Amino acid sequence: MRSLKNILVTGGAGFIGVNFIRFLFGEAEEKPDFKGRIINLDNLTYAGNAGSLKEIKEKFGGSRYFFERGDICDYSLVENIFQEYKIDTVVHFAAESHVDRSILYPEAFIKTNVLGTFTLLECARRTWKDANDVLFHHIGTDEVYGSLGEEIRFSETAMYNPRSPYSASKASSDHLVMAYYYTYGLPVTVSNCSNNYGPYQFPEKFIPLMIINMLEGKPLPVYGDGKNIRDWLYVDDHNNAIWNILKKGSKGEKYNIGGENEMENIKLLHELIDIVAVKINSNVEAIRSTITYVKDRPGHDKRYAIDCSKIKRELDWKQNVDFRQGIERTVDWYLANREWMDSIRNGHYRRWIEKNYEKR
Ligand code: NAD
Ligand code: TDX
Repeated sequence: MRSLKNILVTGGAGFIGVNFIRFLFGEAEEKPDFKGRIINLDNLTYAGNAGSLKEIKEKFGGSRYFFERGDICDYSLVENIFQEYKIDTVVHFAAESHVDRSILYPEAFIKTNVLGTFTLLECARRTWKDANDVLFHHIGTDEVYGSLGEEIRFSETAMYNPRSPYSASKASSDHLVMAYYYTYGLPVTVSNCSNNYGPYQFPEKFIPLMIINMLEGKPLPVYGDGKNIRDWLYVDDHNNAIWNILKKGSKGEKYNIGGENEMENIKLLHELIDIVAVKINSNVEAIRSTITYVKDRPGHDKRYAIDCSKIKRELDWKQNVDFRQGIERTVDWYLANREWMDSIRNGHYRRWIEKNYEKR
């Protein structure tokens, strides 16, 4: 079992990263036995929100939790962090993560997802040299495998067939990580997971966008015929899987992580409406009438489904949160945290979007 003393988490102010850091500090149901330090490197793009870790900072700031604002593409910054904090583990979440934005503005995806990953790998290789008890864990996505028909599910050996600038950039980063293992012997692991959901997810993604639009009485935009299928995974289950890989994963191995919970988008939306309507004491039919079918996403992948038998078998992992439980928790969180949503939409997010997108 690895010791994990000083973990560099990249993108720790984003959706999964925030939940991962909270998980490691014992704020989720599963309590990992983690006693080390976390260094969170995030340049706070529109998707990053350091405020999501306010309580962690208050409890552990300066002793076990450190926030460094900066870009993963900045080699000297990354090198300083490796040296100053004696990093022995990297958990690499930082990325541009939204498919629709990658269609409109692909450059940032290539820069952060490809060059950023390269910069981290290069720094790890040069700093760690032949060190043994170190690990670079890369967070990948099921989107690298492309679009599925009806039968099979993606296993770790499925062929890569990315179809959006986002998934192509993520595929490149997976390949770079594996190349550093084969070429330089860098100790790496890679996980490819399905669609995560849970608290702190940015409201451009399907589930939080639909919840917020319902609360605000806005239309619920469904792409195409609504029959595309995603495999939904509760974010704490994903983070628990990552924790298992960090402790027990074999170097040079890939692990697929899925929810085993495939659903058509439209079916998911109907379930979500049923839950929200009860919680806000509103009329189901009135909310349903706001469903609006809109133009399909270009290159919209039909179906994703993950075969996660390897991580279950080899690392003794399983999902603990079923979909009904997870989605109720998620809705409750958004209802109780309207100010989180308002603050990102009106403050930092708006300024970032104006500077980086709207004025181009
Ligand atoms: P997110 O967009 O919510 O967060 C990304 C974080 O990375 C933000 O805090 C952002 O500020 C930071 N970041 C972006 N560019 C950076 C840079 N150049 N330097 C430093 N920090 C930077 O993303 P997420 O949903 O939390 O996804 C995390 C990872 O998991 C990504 O690698 C994504 O590809 C992968 N993934 C996500 C899902 C999902 O359903 N959300 C599924 C599969 C894989
Ligand atoms: O408004 C919408 N209407 C709609 O029908 C949005 C935002 C999405 N959709 C559809 C597109 C997808 O079929 O819902 C599904 C889910 O969409 P997203 O939340 O954008 O997720 P997806 O494109 O599946 O990608 C997600 O999972 C894999 C994450 O954003 C990626 O970072 C991850 O790699």
